[in-house]
Amino acid sequence: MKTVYVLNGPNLNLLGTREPAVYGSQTLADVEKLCADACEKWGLKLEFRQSNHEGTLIDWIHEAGKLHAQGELLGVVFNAGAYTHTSVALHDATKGTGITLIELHISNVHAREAFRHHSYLAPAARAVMCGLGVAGYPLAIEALTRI
Ligand code: CA2
Repeated sequence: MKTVYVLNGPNLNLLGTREPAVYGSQTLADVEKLCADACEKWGLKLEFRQSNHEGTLIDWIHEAGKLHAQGELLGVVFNAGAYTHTSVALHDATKGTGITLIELHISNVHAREAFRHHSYLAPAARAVMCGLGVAGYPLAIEALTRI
């Protein structure tokens, strides 16, 4: 059974508590349940995590890279939050690991402020998904099974 990492970056622990017009009203616990159901459906083991700290997210990408090297990782779904738009370090951590990583955003970042249009992560990602709400998470997991 292969593992899928679903990683969430800064402030995503606040999902469902503020800005429902942008991010919806479901909480991160609800998102975890969506991912757990998808992994059960596709016969996958789920590692679902959230951190507000860039270094912790980097450590988890390295961890996923080790699992990939052992042939035990299907891929990573990564909502890096605002670090998407700022972090060369997350780009560097991802690039060269060989992992299949899908960059995911709940909102359509391209329909929002200009500072959200650029992603440091995208060039290191296999695919980018955005604007599907939290429904994007199980869709991204399904996408990992198909690519
Ligand atoms: O649309 C997304 O998923 C984002 O990654 C969310 C980030 C934002 O910086 C990106 O540009 C797009 C922000 C996550 C903060 O989430 C909150 C949720 C509820 C209340 C406050 C923040």
